Amino acid sequence: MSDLTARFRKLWDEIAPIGRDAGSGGYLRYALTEPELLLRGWFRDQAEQRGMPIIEDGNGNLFAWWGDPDAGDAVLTGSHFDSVPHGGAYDGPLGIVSAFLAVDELRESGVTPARPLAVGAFVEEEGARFGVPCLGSRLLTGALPAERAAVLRDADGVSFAEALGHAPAGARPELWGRFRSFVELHVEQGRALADTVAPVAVASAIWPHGRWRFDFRGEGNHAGTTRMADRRDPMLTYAFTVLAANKEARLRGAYATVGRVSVEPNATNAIPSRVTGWLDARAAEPEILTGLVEAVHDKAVERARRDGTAVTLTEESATPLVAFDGGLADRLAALLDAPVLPTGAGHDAGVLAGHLPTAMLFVRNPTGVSHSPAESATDADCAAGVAALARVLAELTC
Ligand code: HGY
Ligand code: MN
Ligand code: MN
Ligand code: MN
Repeated sequence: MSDLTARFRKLWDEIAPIGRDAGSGGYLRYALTEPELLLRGWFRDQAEQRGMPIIEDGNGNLFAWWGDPDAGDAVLTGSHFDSVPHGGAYDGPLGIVSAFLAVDELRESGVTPARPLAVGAFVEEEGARFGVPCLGSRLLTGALPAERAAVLRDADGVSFAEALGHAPAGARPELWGRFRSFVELHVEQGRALADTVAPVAVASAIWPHGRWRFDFRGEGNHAGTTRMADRRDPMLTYAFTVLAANKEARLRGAYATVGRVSVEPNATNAIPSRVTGWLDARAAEPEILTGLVEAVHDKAVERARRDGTAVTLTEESATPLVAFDGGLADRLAALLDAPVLPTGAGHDAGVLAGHLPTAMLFVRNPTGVSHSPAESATDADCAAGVAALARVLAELTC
């Protein structure tokens, strides 16, 4: 085992148990809940051990600095700690652990960056607790108003402001303006690298994607005494819409799933009065995505007429096509001799890319699976990711 692989494993073992669900083997690291707060404490310890002062942006994002935080012209790297329910170990934390190890690599090789280097931990990237993905980076850059974020509530009715302990600060242009570039290392969410000899790839783009909430309303009634002809069952319209999303996505070479549903009153012996389903849809081109969502909505409305139910559609978040800085991507791909890949997964890098030159590095995932306990990466490939990130940071901070 190489020295760097051993160092990766040592640091990884410090966080691996935090938030892991013994039953599923997946992670329950919702933003600002106990496991994620423990990881933020770990972040502070790592920064302190390296003499890196921390700046908090007032939105829940943390930035540890090597160099003068006020000097500007800094290179930012990092990712997020939070997970989807029963998510994988690597989605997010790999980018933060790799960032601290890359700082160590640079220091050990005697590199003294000509400009500051910051390690960032963004809050609520998955949107698994408060419903809006990349909440922290959207707040930092002003893509989401602080007053809208403050009142977002989790399943227990706790608001983001309450979880944060104060109202979010909102846009901090004087802070993100200190960054000249951002590089996020992330486990690959797919199998493009799995069958290649390359442990690391450079990202070219993030597909347009978004989340839409479908509310289906019908008439709650007794499951055993209501004649079938008299039923106005929203579960029927919901089920049909899920099938329509799958069909319309396949027709367009796009992606769509309804991964989250809530039912009222949610009783076996009661016809639902309301069913809510959240659609996640993604496509290579904005027009394809728009067409997909419109087609699914049209099918849902048509079916609702037949079922005597009502359907409303609400866009909860949308991310346009993110084309990463082409010059930077090509420069890093040449530096690392790495392939360049698009991705359908959203990232804080996708938000920052609208404000500063941004790049992503992907680390091979042999299963290609993500947002699941089956997400994987080998220690050797993670060490290769750290080495690649260190080379990139040396290149960008010189
Ligand atoms: O949902 C996504 O694409 C990202 O993993 N948060
Ligand atoms: Mn994710
Ligand atoms: Mn992620
Ligand atoms: Mn009864």
